[in-house]
Amino acid sequence: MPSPVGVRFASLLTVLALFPAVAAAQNEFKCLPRINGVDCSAYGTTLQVTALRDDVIRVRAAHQAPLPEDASWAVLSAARTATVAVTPTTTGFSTKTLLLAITPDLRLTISDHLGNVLQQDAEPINWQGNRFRIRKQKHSDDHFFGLGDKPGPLDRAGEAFAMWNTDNFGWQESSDPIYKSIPFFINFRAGRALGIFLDNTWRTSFDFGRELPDQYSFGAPNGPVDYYVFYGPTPRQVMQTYAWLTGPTPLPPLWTLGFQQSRYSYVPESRVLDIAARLRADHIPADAIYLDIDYQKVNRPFTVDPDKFPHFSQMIQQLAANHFHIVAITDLHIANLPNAGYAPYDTGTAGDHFVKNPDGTVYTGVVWPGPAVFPDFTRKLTRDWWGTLYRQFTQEGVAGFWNDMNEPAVFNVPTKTMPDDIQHRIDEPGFLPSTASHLEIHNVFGMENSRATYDGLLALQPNVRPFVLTRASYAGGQRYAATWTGDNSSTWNHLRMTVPQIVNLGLSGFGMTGADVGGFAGSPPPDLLTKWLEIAAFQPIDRDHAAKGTRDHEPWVDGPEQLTIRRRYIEERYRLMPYLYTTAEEMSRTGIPIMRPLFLEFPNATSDGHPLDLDASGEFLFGPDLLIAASPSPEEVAPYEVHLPPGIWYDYWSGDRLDRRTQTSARDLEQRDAKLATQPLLITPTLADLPVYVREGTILPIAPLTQSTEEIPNGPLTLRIYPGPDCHGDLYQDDGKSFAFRSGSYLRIHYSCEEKSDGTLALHIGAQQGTYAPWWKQIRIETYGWTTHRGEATTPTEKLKLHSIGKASVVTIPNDPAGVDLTLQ
Ligand code: NBV
Repeated sequence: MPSPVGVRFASLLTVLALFPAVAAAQNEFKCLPRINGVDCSAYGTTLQVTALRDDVIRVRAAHQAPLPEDASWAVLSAARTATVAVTPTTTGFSTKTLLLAITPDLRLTISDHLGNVLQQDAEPINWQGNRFRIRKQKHSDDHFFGLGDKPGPLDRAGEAFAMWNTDNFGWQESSDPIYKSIPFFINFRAGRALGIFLDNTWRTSFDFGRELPDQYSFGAPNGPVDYYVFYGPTPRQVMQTYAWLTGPTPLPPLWTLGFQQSRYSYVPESRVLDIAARLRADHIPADAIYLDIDYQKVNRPFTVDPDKFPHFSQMIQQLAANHFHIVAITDLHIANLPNAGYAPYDTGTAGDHFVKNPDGTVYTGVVWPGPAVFPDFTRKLTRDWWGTLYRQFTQEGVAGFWNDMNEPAVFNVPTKTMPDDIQHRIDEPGFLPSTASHLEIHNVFGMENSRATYDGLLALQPNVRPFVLTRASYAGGQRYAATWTGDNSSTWNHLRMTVPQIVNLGLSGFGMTGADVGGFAGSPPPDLLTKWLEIAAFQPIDRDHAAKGTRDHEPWVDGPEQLTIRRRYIEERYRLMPYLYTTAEEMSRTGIPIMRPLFLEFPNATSDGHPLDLDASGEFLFGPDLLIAASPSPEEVAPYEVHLPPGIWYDYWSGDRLDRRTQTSARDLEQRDAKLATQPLLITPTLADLPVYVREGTILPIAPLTQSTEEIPNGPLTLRIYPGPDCHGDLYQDDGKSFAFRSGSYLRIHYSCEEKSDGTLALHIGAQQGTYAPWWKQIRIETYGWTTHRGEATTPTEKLKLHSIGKASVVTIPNDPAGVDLTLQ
């Protein structure tokens, strides 16, 4: 029997034998098998295709040169160095999941073992000097998602984009590029999902059939051809693999999931305290207040203006006592202030921490403080130094930090960023020391800024989960910071765009994302602000923020009637906190974002395999079980259609099990029953209502209302049961602040339910896992859409009465850490 190596060489010979003419030609096609893939060359191109896992292929290529350094800002080294043995074939290799074929002109085809072609090069790599373009075949039913914060439709098909982090104040639907560069997308076709991540930090570009309808392509003016292709087939699996490659969003501090109030800028100190007091007086639950640039002295990062904030640390303590967290902005531009006693400048200069001009002098650009210098964040030493700048603020109790302007924005340059030839030093574990031009580093600069902040906070407070909010980032930046969609506007269209934009950011790894509630630029009319506060209550970060000179945005500003509606939604977010936090914890393990498109949970919802979201714009999932059906055009008063994924859904607000027949139009009623299952609901929009639905088979944990996440809920944990197939729910809790969960101080409970053929409902409350003690002593069980016959709930030791309250059958039982099985009948 030939050895495995022998087999590989035999198959190589077969490859060569298949293409004798090419092999003989000057541009000879050569392949050498490797244990985990293949190295090929032809026409001056060197190509390396390897399998990191059975479902993850990495493609690297170079022209007239060896492959460049194998280093990455995005991909974790454990993933990058992962390897799996492949089986050589006559045209390439196979893994347990995929088949990879290479033509003599180095075109790749990736298929599954059922023969489905998942990706096929339309042409060989096109090289023009250092510039390259990779073209793949595109079908009319290909859909594309991801690519970070790019505005525009959820599906990127037919569009083209550039990656160049840009301070784009007042960006609009057609604006590109804006703040972030996440060169990762999901290709979804016929119910199957494929992830493609081009790990190139230069100004990459993506075309999804805009140039040529039958091709999608990506390329860059320079830098490596280094991309990863990973197969689902489910979109969930693709997201999990992307998190495996680039890391998941860490478990956020609980308070960051509360309502956050911001403005450019709350000054002076008394105004900050007034805002806090008003939130409490009006019973608007809230957890955070932001300090924008005007708290600083002359806009100098890491200073506090003593005239405006004479008692800064007392103010923070006072707010903390009232359960408010302060998030302070700390922009990265350090005022160029030699001999002025400005420590960030002095220590940064002493440590040689600022980026340089080609002639070796320190680069200065004008930003908020006037002339400023910029930390060289691609040096570990510089990041470590940057982290130390947070010492005083953390000691004073500032809870979170906001890294703005880190594209970086520079005012006195026509390009509004650093000149292309600025020199960045790469001095970094995992990289060979070198100097790189701004063209190469630009897109990772903001991410490395937020990394320096995150790591610095960890070094200062090793047992506190940092909260960093960044505006610019690159793939993998979710490891360090949450993000927001920058300077949006106070228009209905911007409210509508929050859905595709936050969903696509989630699909790009950024699960902790929000859009400025009410819009940043401009002044929202009362009804717009109200609707925005409703929808944002179901988005991962719920932060009300406003630009200078705009009218006030706080929930109370339009009088009691509007406030009542707004408060109701913020309150609902707080009641849902156990569910939201459980969802956040799932994200931190799996990379599945908090806010999800429908196709992520229901990839096979349509008969032709197109993503259901295309019929249902405005809709999104908040966690696994809640569907928010915002209007696709929220300013319209006309009725709109809601398309629910297959299965039975419940109205979240009323608890009604939806009989779609009663809710569909007369035209729908004439259709056959089978079709009714997918018929849309018709919703007449009103200002006070936002339709929210619960998927059948959900067990939803709900807490008594609190005014902040710091407050311990008073009363039982409620489990809302919505019977249906695969009925289950989960609950995760911990102290919400520290890393104690890593050593077992958490609480995890699994719930399940089953409707029996005799009409009884079996509810299983699992045993508590972990050592963290719950706040509840009792569990209130509310069952919807199920009819009790005997009005009884029995546990192994007790028989209890089931009460009918509204639409629900309700029973309250004592909490038992060992879990309990109940029968409701
Ligand atoms: O720091 C001021 C603002 C901030 O409020 C906003 O959220 C950022 O996106 N910042 C931009 C700088 C200037 C905005 C005109």
